[in-house]
Amino acid sequence: MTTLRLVLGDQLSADLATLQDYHTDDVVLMCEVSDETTYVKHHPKKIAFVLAAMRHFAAELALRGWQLRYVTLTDPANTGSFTGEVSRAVRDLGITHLVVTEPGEYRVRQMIDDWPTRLGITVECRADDRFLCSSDWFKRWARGKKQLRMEYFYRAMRETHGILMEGDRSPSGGAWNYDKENRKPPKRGLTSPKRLQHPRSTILDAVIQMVGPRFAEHFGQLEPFHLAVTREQALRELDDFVSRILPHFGDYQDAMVRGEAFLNHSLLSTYLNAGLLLPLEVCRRAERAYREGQAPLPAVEGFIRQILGWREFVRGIYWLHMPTYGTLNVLQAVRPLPDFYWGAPTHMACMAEAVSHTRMHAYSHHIQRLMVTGNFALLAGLDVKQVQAWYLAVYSDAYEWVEMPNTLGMALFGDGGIVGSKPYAASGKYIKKMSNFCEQCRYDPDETVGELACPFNALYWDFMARHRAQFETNPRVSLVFGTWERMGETRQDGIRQQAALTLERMQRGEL
Ligand code: FAD
Ligand code: DLZ
Ligand code: SF4
Repeated sequence: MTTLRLVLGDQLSADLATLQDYHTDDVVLMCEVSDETTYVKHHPKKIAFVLAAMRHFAAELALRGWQLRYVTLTDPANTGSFTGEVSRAVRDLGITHLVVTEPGEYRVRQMIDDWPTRLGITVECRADDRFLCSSDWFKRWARGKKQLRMEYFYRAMRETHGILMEGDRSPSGGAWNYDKENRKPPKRGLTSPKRLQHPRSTILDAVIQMVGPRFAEHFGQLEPFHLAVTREQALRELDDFVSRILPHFGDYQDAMVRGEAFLNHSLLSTYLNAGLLLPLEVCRRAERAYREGQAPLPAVEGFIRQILGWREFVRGIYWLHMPTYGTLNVLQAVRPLPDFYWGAPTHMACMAEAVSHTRMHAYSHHIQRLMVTGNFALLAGLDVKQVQAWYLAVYSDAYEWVEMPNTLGMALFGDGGIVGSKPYAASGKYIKKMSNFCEQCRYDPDETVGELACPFNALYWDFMARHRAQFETNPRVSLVFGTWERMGETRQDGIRQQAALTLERMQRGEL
């Protein structure tokens, strides 16, 4: 009996559960489908990355002599959807049984769950063991807890996997978390280290030639294209990051610098999320650098926390709370996304900078996502669905399991505090401290009211005042309301008017 083994575009790992018991009678199905390239209008770089990485992965399976059914986007028989392509393969090959690994998005899980009835086949949907925490483990860990906090989850993961541990219970260096030693404001002259460039394969060339004209109206620049598209190249990225850049990772993790998209970040999320790198190997590689004296503990711990902690935590949250999670909007944010998210001109230097990195690289680093584009969306009350669709479309590492909790939860507080214990709301003061953007901005980060006042300032106070009932009892936020009270009514009114004016100007495209 032939088993059909479906591999999705973010499952490009040789040891994927789907492939572990491949038999010579079986067929591996991979399909490029228009539904996946357009369910949001993905950045052309992301589309080219996924398709080129899929084709390279398929070529590696073919080299092993495996039977493969690979459907290209331009194949005239292509139906344009996973369901259509599985259905066609079932019919053409006389398939009765399909194996797949659980997908990264709830909407795809729904499709898969529908196949037994719709297509008359049996479907075995296997757990994705590339993650360090299974959905079941997370559910058990979460059971009975009033609040789920990443820090405790992370400690449990360190113990379970013996990462940065001395013996069973002691964290390396004596502390679990070295955050206080990280996150300095940028020093003058801080730049990004030069990054690797990979030789272009004929596969990548062909994909780029196809993607360019076909997705020309999607936001984002396809060229220059420097992403790794094979496991070998991704491993080179990992090595290069660990040996040259990791030692400096923590220091300026939150810094933002004009013209410098990458600074000391790893740029590994795109490869991790597509399966070209595995989280455990990345954590172990970083740990080895610490143990061999090549990188300091605060940098290594900070880096590992992002992967072993945050990455696994948000995935756990997503599967624990879907599908309800996707419907949440506790702050009732419904204002339309302004055009400057899609590259229309804005006088806000920080926003223009973050969007230009995004347009050019399908990347901006965490603090730009959180404290510039995310913070603005939070303060201005932008529609949570539109904001999520934007994040899902524009970043090459974006899949819903990781994008949604970060956007709806961490950035927009739309989940009411499931991901984070407080909103990441900040005025222009934070951006001024952590970047050099304000130096060349039309607006003044030290002014809250007036023609040239930084828009973040009035919006920040207006946001806090608007949601006072929600946040007043939160010990991590409540002090803010003392300051608000001390301003007095006249100042408060002035700030409210300034915020209203700012939102009007935003809607007119004049901000
Ligand atoms: P580094 O700073 O080098 O961090 C190392 C690794 O840690 C990353 O590669 C990533 O795998 C992991 N990581 C770090 N922070 C997080 C986090 N908060 N959640 C999950 N993993 C994390 N990350 C995505 O992978 N996909 C997304 O779609 C995504 N959307 C986001 C949306 C918003 C609003 C915010 C605030 C964050 C989002 N993140 C997302 C998290 C984070 O910004 C990116 O993982 C990071 O910027 C990727 O760049 P890097 O590889 O250089 O990361
Ligand atoms: C993101 C993406 C894109 C752009 N195209 C494809 C595709 O053509 N075929 C495919 O198998 N996967 C693609 N993907 C990744 C899927 O959207 C991803 O596998 C699902 O969202 C499940 O996480
Ligand atoms: Fe951004 Fe305000 Fe600074 Fe301008 S002044 S860069 S808008 S924070």
